[in-house]
Amino acid sequence: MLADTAEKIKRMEIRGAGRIARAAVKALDDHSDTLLTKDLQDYLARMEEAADTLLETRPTAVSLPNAVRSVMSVLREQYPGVEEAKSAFRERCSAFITASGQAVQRIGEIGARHIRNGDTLLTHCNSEAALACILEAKRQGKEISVFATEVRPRNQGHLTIRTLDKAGIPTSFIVDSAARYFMNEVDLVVVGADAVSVNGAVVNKIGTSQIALAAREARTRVMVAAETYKFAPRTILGEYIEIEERDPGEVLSPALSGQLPNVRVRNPAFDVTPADYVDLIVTEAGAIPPQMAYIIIRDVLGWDIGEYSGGFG
Ligand code: RI2
Repeated sequence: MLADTAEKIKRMEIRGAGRIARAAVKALDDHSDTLLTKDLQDYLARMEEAADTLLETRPTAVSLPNAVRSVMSVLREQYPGVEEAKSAFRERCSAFITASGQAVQRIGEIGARHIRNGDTLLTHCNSEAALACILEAKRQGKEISVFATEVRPRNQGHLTIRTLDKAGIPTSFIVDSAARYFMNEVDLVVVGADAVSVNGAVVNKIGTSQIALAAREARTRVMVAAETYKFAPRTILGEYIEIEERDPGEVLSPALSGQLPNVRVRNPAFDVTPADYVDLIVTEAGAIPPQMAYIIIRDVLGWDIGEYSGGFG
């Protein structure tokens, strides 16, 4: 069951940073229920093992370790027995899943305020949080239209255009490389994030940084929609966010690759957009300029640089 969810996350049958986090928490919750041991230490060890299996699935989306660590932290408290630990864990998991859903809704409400009547938007990949802003603006009666990219190699743009179409939003579907061509017609770029670092750099689907670069040149604003649990606390320690490089077969068929011995396919799934190319990050705690990312890490996620750096007395 847990192995099944881990496999689905790896294969991207379950994808999207928020969905991955919720699926991992749900899998841990179910796993806890299936453990029959009456020995508390044994239960805790098996839960740690399960958490590790999930953490190894995809390296970039910080929502995954943040979610797993947040629910696992409840197991560090003292319990008289397995049943009490299980019940506290169940409660924590359900609270996380509810809060995660509410965060997307709140981001939609806040993000929609930054979308004006008549705006043309551009979105890249398939982000629940970014779409929440767009759908809420539409629900409020704003007349908007959207450019949606294809998103090679996994074509997540197909999911996005289905959602936009269903909402009755006029949408132009474009190949990824057409983003700059259309950028002068765009008022606002709206994308999600897999991770946000302490310096406000945004890690998102490969191609996002090229789009942000084109947007900057065209003086088009860039808004990122990201739940606070996508902010990466360990970046305050100077840690880099690992960029996942996926199977070359997603880009070129193994048959064709086999005929081209001098060609090596590179397939990074994400890239990094520097804070300077982002105007606003919309979180459920409010909209911030990217340079204020540390405040989210400190005040919402509870990581204080003083505590971890050992510096400044
Ligand atoms: P939400 C996705 O990654 C995309 O990069 C998307 O922008 C981001 O997660 C955030 O998505 P992938 O799983 O959490 O498609 O906003 O590689 O849905």
